[in-house]
Amino acid sequence: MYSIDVCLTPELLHLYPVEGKTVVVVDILRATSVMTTAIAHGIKEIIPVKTIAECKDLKDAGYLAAAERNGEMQEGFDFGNSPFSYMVDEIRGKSLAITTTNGTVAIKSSEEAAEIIIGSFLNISSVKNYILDNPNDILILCAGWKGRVNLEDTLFAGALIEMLRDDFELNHDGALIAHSIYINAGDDKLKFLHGCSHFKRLAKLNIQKDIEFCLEHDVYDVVPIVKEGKIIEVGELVPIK
Ligand code: 3SL
Repeated sequence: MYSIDVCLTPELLHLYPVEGKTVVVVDILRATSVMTTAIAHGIKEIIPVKTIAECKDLKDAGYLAAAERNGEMQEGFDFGNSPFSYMVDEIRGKSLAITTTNGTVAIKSSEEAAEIIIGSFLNISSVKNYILDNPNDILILCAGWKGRVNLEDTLFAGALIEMLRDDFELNHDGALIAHSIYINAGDDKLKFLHGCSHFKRLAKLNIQKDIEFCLEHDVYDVVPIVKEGKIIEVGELVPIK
């Protein structure tokens, strides 16, 4: 039986060998929710980079470019980190470079994995189906916040484990912790996450609607996967309006 485990923050990734595994990277608020949304709305490819300087270089080379630090869009870029910015037909077929505080760091840290897929509540059932169709040992990597654990990514990990636990072995404590959190959270994710650190950070930026959207389930039927450093789409796009 294949196994499923959870790395609660990229700071712990050195303890989890990723070679040969499928890594599901998750940054619910908001990087992987944004990537899922952009891919579903027809962006051709997303190039995640760690630094603002790398992102700027790609912008200068003609890419659309998104840069976020501490929740805020950085000056001189086309996008920040709101999923709503990507619900436009103008992005179809374009290439996007992106750097975010934690999400892109988590993706870049997983590069030794056999496969990297982008998870969010927005595409959780598609991720589950993809994993069942392409079985492998799974590591869910929570992006966290600047090396610390966060509740929203751990909650997602628990929700995905709940969907997969009949088919995978989950005998490591990271997976058990995430699953317990999910089971204890109840149905109202917004209420459960209300006191968490990133809620408070984002609330100061007045982006409640981003938070609510990122907690919706199965809005999109896409599975963004990383191929040769680029995130591309597997699945169905939102039709052109
Ligand atoms: O840390 C990240 O990668 C971002 O998703 C953080 S924020 O939601 O844009 O604040």
